[in-house]
Amino acid sequence: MTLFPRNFHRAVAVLAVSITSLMSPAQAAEEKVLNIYNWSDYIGPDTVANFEKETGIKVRYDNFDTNEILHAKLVAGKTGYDLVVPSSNWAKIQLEGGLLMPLDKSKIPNLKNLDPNLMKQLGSMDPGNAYITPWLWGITTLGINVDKVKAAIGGPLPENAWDLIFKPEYASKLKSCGISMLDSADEVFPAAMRYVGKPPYSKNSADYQVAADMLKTIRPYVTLFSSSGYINDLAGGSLCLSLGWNGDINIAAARAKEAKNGNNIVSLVPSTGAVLFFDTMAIPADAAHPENAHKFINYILRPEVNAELTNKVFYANGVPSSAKFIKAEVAANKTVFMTAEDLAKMVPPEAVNNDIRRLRTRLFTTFKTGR
Ligand code: N2P
Repeated sequence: MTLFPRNFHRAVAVLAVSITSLMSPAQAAEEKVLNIYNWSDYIGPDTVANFEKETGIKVRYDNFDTNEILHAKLVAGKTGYDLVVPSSNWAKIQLEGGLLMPLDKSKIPNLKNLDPNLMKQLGSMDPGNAYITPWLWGITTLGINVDKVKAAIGGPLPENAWDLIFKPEYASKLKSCGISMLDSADEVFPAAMRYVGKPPYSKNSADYQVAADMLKTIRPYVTLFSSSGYINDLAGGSLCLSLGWNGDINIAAARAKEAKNGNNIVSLVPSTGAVLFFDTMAIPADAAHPENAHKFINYILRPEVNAELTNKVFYANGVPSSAKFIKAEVAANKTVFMTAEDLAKMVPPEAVNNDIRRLRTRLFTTFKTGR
């Protein structure tokens, strides 16, 4: 008679394997590294350094400047990143495609700091707020060098600010002082679609052709496609009109002021409205350091840390209690913190399916190449 059943050793082995597979990443000690992929010009000067100091986690920080670039990486997989910052409408496609990891909310106690209205908006892309939490938000709008634009058009600004870029009569006059556009179909098309009276994220392919036809008429006057470098060009005076993001344009205004170069840069809040974006923190499904990513998310959601972002890059955030740490001149800036009346004119983003995305990209490439 043997003391152990015949298959005892196998049973032990199976048990050991199943215990290992039950272990959460929290139990397995995680290497003290965090790989972040965020938009350029989108963080405070000490945000990363303070996190590293506090946690001993070494952060590797890379930048992108369009949702298309981030999305392509996530779709290809094995990005090596632990934390990424997609806009909410892109995160929807990503989480539905299994590219993101659900959050362990027990590890993010600072979720309590988030604005319930913003979370409701994000919930339209991420039911139950399971995958994404806010980074910052704003609008895709126009930035101008006030004096150069007024001089070039020889009169007052048009009633509809979008005429400056989408109406040949204005754009042709502004070419000489430099016009830039974001290098992204997902930013230019919604604005162009609204201008031609179509839904910004229409599901009807014919609508996109109408916007493309309009864009063709102003193509000769666009001197640069840029989603990050335009900040310094606006600040330095080599551009007088940019289709860009409100915070970036405010960064340009601040840099011009600091340089005392006389360029008066203003982010417009068009009376005819603009499209909103909500950028969010998310963890790729195959992230190697999800534990550290959760720690970083929780850190960012502290009011004083969140305020440091807004103070530096001039975008609104999702943590109302950060208000007391926001600098007075930023808090007073109505192009960052829009009035309720202005905000009501702004249009929330929507996700578009693969077919429409492909069509938009094709039309955008045609537009850029000027064919
Ligand atoms: C950062 C711009 C990010 C805003 N430079 C667009 N989602």
